[in-house]
Amino acid sequence: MKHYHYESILKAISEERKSLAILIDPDKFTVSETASFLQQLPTETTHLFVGGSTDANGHTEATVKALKNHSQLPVILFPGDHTQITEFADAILFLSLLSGRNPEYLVGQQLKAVEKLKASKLEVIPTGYILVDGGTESAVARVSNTKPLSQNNTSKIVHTAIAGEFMGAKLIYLEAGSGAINPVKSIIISEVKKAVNIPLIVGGGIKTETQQQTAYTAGADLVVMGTAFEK
Ligand code: 1GP
Repeated sequence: MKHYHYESILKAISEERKSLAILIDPDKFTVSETASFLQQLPTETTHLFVGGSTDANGHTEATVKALKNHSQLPVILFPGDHTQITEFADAILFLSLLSGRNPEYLVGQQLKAVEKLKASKLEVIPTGYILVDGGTESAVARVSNTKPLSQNNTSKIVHTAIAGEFMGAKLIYLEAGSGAINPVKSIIISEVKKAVNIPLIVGGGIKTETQQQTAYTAGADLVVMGTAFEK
């Protein structure tokens, strides 16, 4: 399997370019408005992520197809579960929810995804997914029935990230949860960045350019913004 999209994240880091992913939740997206949606995105957008904790209406595939039709940006799946996999995307963040203790989200959903992934050309990117407390109950916590890590326990978050790297993750995703009141703190971003040798994604509750820059300055290689671009 080619690892083109992962390699391009590494390349951006080596060239000191920061990445910005806009997260599109298929449940809240109107396919007929794809073109105008894409027009309002920041010019520095590098990736389109597609996913949500749930996709009750099964809109993921239509959303991915519409984005691929209207944009050259890589479309990367950020699935809440195995039903959100579609071969029409470019890659998938193959998440393991390392902050939680629910086997279904550590390895169960991953097993259910295998058949579909084997039959597709999707680039699979192993991702250690770490949910931290964003100040309000997140959809991730609710759906996965797991607790976020406290943002006061930096060392536990750092150790979780290192364990993820030891287990083979190629990315660490520090998540405060969609719509978080408190995004991931700078001290946590910088300590995790220092501790691991793989790219660091940060998302959840980042709504302004200032917050985005703060995350970059602390050490995020890629920032994810979703809610800020929803209507
Ligand atoms: C959620 O990290 C993403 O999984 C983005 O969060 O919707 O708060 O930007 P927001």
